[in-house]
Order: sequence, then C-alpha cells, then structure tokens
Amino acid sequence: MVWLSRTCYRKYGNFVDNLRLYVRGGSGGMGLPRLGGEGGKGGDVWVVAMKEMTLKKMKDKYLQKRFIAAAGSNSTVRALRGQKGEDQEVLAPAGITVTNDEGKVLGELNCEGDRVLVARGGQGGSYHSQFLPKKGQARQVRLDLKLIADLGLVGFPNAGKSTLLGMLSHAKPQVASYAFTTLRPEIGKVMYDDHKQISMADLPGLIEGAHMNKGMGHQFLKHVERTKQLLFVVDVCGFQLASKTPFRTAFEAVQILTKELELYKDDLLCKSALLVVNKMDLPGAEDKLSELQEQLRNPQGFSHLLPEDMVPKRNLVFRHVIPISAATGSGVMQLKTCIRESLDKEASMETEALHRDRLQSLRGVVTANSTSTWGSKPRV
Ligand SMILES: Nc1nc2c(ncn2[C@@H]2O[C@H](COP(=O)(O)OP(=O)(O)OP(=O)(O)O)[C@@H](O)[C@H]2O)c(=O)[nH]1
Ligand SMILES: [Mg+2]
Repeated sequence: MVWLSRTCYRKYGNFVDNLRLYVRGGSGGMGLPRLGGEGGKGGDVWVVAMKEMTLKKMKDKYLQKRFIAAAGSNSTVRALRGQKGEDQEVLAPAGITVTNDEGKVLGELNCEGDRVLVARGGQGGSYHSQFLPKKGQARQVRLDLKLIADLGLVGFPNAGKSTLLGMLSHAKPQVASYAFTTLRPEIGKVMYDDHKQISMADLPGLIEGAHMNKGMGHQFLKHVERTKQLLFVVDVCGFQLASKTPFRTAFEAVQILTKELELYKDDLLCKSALLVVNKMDLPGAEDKLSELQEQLRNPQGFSHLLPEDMVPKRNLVFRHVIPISAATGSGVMQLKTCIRESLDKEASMETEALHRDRLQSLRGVVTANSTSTWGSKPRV
C-alpha cells in the first residue's frame, strides 16, 4: 500500500548521506631571484565540523562543490617573504568520515570544531625551486555520514519496536509492557534468502517534547539522524504514556512523531519512511486500521485533532503502510519484502546520482582542457 502525492515526489529519497567535493590548495607565490625572496605558501583547504550543518544543507549551499584556497603572495622588494594564502574552510556536519576517491580515510569529524586537512597549499618559489612556486594539491574527497544502521525504528514507547526487531533478526532485545524498556540502540541484522543483510536499529521510544530533550530526547534523535531510512512503528490502538498525559490514537502518534523529527531537524523528513501498524491481533484492530488509513490519505482534513503546534508542516509520505502483529508474526514477511524493496530502490537512485556526478566532473575537466588548449599562444 503506497500513498504518494505529487508534492511529495520532489522530496522522495532526498536524504543525503554522502557528498563528493573537489578541493584544491592555493598555489604558492613567486620567489624573487634577484634578492633571494621566497613566495608565500598557498592556503590549505580544511573540512570543519559545525553543529547546525547537514550534508543536505552543504549540497544546497555549495552548488559547484568546488573549494579552492587562496594563492600565496609573490615575493616583492618590499616584502621578500610573501604572505601565506588564506585557508579555505568547508563547513560540514559532525559524524562524518572523510576519504579520498580511493577510499583512504583522511580523517573523521566527530564533534563540533573537529577539522580535517583535505588539500595542502603549494610551496612558494624559493632558491630550492629556482624561485618557481608549486601548485596546490588537487583532488576529489568524499564525506560519508557514519550510519549506525540502514533502518531506524521510530515510535512511542511500547509500540512493539523491540518485539519486531526480535522477530525479524537474531537480536534479542528486551521486551516489556512498560515504557522505556529500550535505553540504548541495539542493532539487529535482517537476513534475506539471497544472503543480503540489512541492519536495523532498535531505538529508545520517543515522546512528545523529545526535540526539547524530554525522555531520551536528543540522544535518541541523534541516532535517527544516522540511519538511512525510517521505520515508524505505531500501536494500532493508540498510546498513553501515563494517566495524566493525553491518550493518542495511531494517527496522532504518526503526526506527533513527525512533528518531533521536524522540530529537531526538518531534514530528517527527507528520509524515506515506512509505517508499521502493529498489534493487529488486538480486538477492533481492523476498524482502527481503516480509520488510520483514511486519516493518512487526507492528513490536513484531520489536523484539528491535535493542538496547532503539534501538527507537522509537511506530512511524511510513507513508501509502504504495513499492518502487522509482531506478537503473532502476521504481516512480518510482507514487511521484510517492503523494507528490502525500499532500500534497493534508494541504493539504485544513489548509484545513478553518483554516475551523474562523475560524468559532470569529467565533462568539467574536458571543457577546462579544451579551453586551455585553444587559449594558449601558438609557439613560434
Ligand atoms: N498484543 C500485542 N502485543 C504486542 C505486540 N508487539 C509487542 N507487544 C507487546 O507490547 C509491549 C511492548 O513491546 P516492546 O517491544 O517492548 O515495545 P517497544 O516499542 O520496544 O518499547 P520501548 O522499548 O519502551 O520503547 C510488550 O508487552 C509486548 O509483548 C503485538 O503485535 N501484539
Ligand atoms: Mg524497546
């Protein structure tokens, strides 16, 4: 079962978990042979971690994805030692591995302020180089988000996330009828008949106000950031955290979970998501499922059910909505197939995008070469 509206196609599979950049250090400055002057060193290019940054923001902000540091200044009679060129800083998110095109790890950005040198500036011209400067180092580098799993389970406490992971994988997460049974992520491997494995992270239950650090709060949301796709799990009969907190239906749970992700980082809503409607073995579940399906088809029509500040600005469009019972196992095989289909589709889209990128940068090189050939003076 898939519901896709036209507006949501644009956001489909838009989550960015890697990015390729062209980086080049600045050239060195010219030396001054007459007085033995030394040109300034070219600037370096650094990738620097900044809290609010995401790969998606980088992609939108730096359309060309080319970063070239400034050249060092030439040595002059007034300043025999030329000044160093200014460094170029590329702002990137934390939780990134930086590699070169051959896959060699250049460094990691783990927390705000961490920096990795990705291209050195060229040396300035000096006595040792007949006063001729060196060009800066030029290469492609790749930033990869350190993912903890292909799929992250997102849901209120007690929705049955751990029970589901136990059903789909060999993991044995703790299951209990009280909230916050799961306190840290646990990864399970889901195996397919063709021996492909995917990883699924059981995450602590999310509650209203998580974006303000309530419940497991930010700690939990940080993990959601690091999964490729989201698997929302809701109890078809709804959820109530405590007698003093309001009861939430399955539809309201979907809306609140979406809103919490949006308030934390709205980029999270660009990830592909699937919805699991659990506990279908309970009495009255079929009627509740039909109601939920109707509400999901037209979420705006039911926005009055929640206070205005809890209604997400944009509704998630689930690739699949799958009713299951994690307790009895019904619907779980169908879910497994849908998960695989969704991940395979995203992988093929990524490969296509990578080929397009490579082709584009190759074209850039060809154009640059042909321009320099045409532009050079004929030899006499
Ligand atoms: N009837 C029924 N009960 C279920 C089903 N799936 C899970 N449960 C029960 O729901 C309760 C909560 O299950 P968990 O798997 O621990 O839920 P969770 O989402 O991991 O909860 P937290 O770790 O607290 O976030 C347990 O008592 C399970 O036995 C289901 O399909 N049907
Ligand atoms: Mg759990």
